[in-house]
Amino acid sequence: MMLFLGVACAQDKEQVKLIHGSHRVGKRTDEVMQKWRGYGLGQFIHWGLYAIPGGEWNGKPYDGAAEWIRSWNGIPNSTYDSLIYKFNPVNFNPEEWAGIAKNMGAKYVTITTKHHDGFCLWPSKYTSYTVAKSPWKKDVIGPLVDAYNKAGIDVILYFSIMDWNHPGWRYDIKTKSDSIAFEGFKKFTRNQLIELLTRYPTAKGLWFDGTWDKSWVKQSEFADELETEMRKLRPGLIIGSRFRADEFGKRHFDSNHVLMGDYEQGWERKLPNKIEDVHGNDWDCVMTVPENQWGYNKAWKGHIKTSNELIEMTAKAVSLGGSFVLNFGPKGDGSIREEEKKLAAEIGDWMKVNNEAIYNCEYAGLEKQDWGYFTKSRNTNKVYMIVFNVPVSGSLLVKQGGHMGITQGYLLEGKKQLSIEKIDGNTSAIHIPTVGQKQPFVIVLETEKGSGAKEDINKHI
Ligand code: 1KN
Repeated sequence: MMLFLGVACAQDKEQVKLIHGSHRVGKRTDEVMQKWRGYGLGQFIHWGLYAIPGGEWNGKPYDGAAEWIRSWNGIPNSTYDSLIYKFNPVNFNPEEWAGIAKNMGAKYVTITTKHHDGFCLWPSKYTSYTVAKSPWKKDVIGPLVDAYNKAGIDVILYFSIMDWNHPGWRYDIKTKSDSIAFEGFKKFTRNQLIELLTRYPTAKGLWFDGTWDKSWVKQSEFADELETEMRKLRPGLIIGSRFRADEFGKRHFDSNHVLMGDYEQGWERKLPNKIEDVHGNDWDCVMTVPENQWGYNKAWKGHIKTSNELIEMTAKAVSLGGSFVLNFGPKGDGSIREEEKKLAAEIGDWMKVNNEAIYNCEYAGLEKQDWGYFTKSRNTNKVYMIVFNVPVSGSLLVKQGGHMGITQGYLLEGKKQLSIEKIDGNTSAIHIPTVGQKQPFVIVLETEKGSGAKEDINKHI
């Protein structure tokens, strides 16, 4: 049926003939991807040499993102690169990091193996700019993968294509010599990626970044072949929409508006507002605690998100069929800052009580209400109401739920039954007894048929 619809739609529109466009219509249905879809909450780790200066150089704060400090005019590249001789994270404790993530309720983690500066957190054979040449000497990625896996957390490897340290990297290819240099860089990139997948076979996916420059956007054939090679090496590998462009240079969505890769990877520091915004695709959102700092910055400036805000973003992401990934920027010595530990603990306290409304849940197909967010179990007929704003009336409306047959409603914590008033065929009011909750809470609706999620989502494919 889906295939039939896809063909019917395709005939309606002018199609561009593509060799290096998307190779799939519709979502992946395999187990690895089903699991990814149900994660709900994840952690991002940005760690590298930039954690050592921590957003300031010679006492002067850098206005941009801490992990971009190498690009600051005030710092010669070679001076930044010699930070390698200061990389000695004596307080690095992978089990502690994994414990913090597990306690928060994270089901997956994305770790920077190499950011734009080119410094490799694994001892790559293909460059000397790695942990092996630092005073630390040892692999960082291996122990992290092991510790997280042991904690039951799946690992995704972040990899920046753009590499400021490699002599062959170019922003664009304009001359013969650029082209020769970039050919060398492409081989290097391919070797590093195969090396990572071979060294860390339990990694579930790759998270690409630094893929927007003209030089890379022109590599549709190379990138397509490399993606095929990686997928062959690791069947089930998850790659988002940021890796490769099609032969017309279109990124994320190909020239026929079809998603490239397994999920939409454009939700960085922003969330969709309505289900139409995600076009029926898989997606997740990566988010920083302060405004725009991924690597460690001593002086977090501007608004620092609270745990309730981050919980709300998690609920919102899941209510729109995605997952929420919160970034951590460990310090240069390997420790995690107190503010992040506190947030992780607070989110974790909430998740311990309420995770049923987050894990393996999806868009519920119900009209959004001002009190909060609906999610729906992917496996049962339970619908969840994650309540952030309690109206003074004490009654929470459920609309468009007439077809789902609510049989009972109760507070997830303590299972207290709530009175449900049927207002009309399409509207019910859930009356809640207590006000003054300090934390968002969850109401479970048991239903006969479940809500309309699957039906509705298919409308947007
Ligand atoms: C607006 O330009 C950029 C460029 C790079 C915004 C962000 C980024 C990188 N992606 C994030 C996931 C971080 O790694 C950040 O450095």
